[in-house]
Amino acid sequence: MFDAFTKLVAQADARGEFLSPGQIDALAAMVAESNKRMDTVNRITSNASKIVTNAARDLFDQQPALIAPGGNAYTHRRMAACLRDMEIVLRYITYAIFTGDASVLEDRCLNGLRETYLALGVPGASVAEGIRKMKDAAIAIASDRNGITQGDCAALMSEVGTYFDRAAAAVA
Ligand code: PEB
Repeated sequence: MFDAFTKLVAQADARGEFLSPGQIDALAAMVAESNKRMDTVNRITSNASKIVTNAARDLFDQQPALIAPGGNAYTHRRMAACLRDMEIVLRYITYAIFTGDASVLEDRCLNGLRETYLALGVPGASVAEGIRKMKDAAIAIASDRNGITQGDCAALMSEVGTYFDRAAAAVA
C-alpha cells in the first residue's frame, strides 16, 4: 500500500535516482492543497450512507430485475450484501483520495473482485453502474460550494473521479 509520497520514493529507488525537482514540486503542491483533500474525504465520509442508499435506490429503479424474485439483490440477505459491497467500495475510495494513491483501493478491494462476482453470479455491470451513481453523488457533495472556503477544486475532483472509474472498470 502506497501513498503519493511512498509511491514516488519507491519508483525513484527502483531506478536508483534522487527525487526530481518536478516530483518534489508536485508533492509540495499536494501538501499546499491538502485542506481540500481532507475536506473532500470528510464530506464523502460523513455522507457515506446517503451516497450508498441513494445510488442503490436509483440502480434498483433502473434495473428492477435485481430486486425481483431470482434477482441478485432479492431477499434481505442479498440486498444487505449489495449495500455492504457498495459501502466497502466507497470506503476504499475515500482511502485512495486521502492518500492520493489508488494502490490501497486496487490491492485490498478491487484485486480479484471481478472473479468473485463471476463466481457468485453477481452482475458486474450492475455493480459498475452503482459505482457510477456513487461517483456522481460523491462529487456533487464534495464540490458543493456552500459552507466551505472557496477555491478551485477541479483537479482534485477529476482525481476523485478516476478512483470511481477504476473501481467501475474493475468489475464491469
Ligand atoms: C465482495 N460480495 C459478496 C461476497 C464477497 C463480496 C466476497 C460473498 C460473501 C458474502 O456474501 O458476503 N467483500 C465484497 C467486497 C470486498 C469484500 C467488495 C472488498 C474488500 O471483502 N447484488 C446486486 C448488485 C450488487 C450485489 C448488482 C451493487 O444485485 C452484490 C450490489 N455481493 C452482492 C450480492 C452478494 C454479494 C456477495 C447480492 C451475495 C451473493 C449471493 O450470496 O448470492
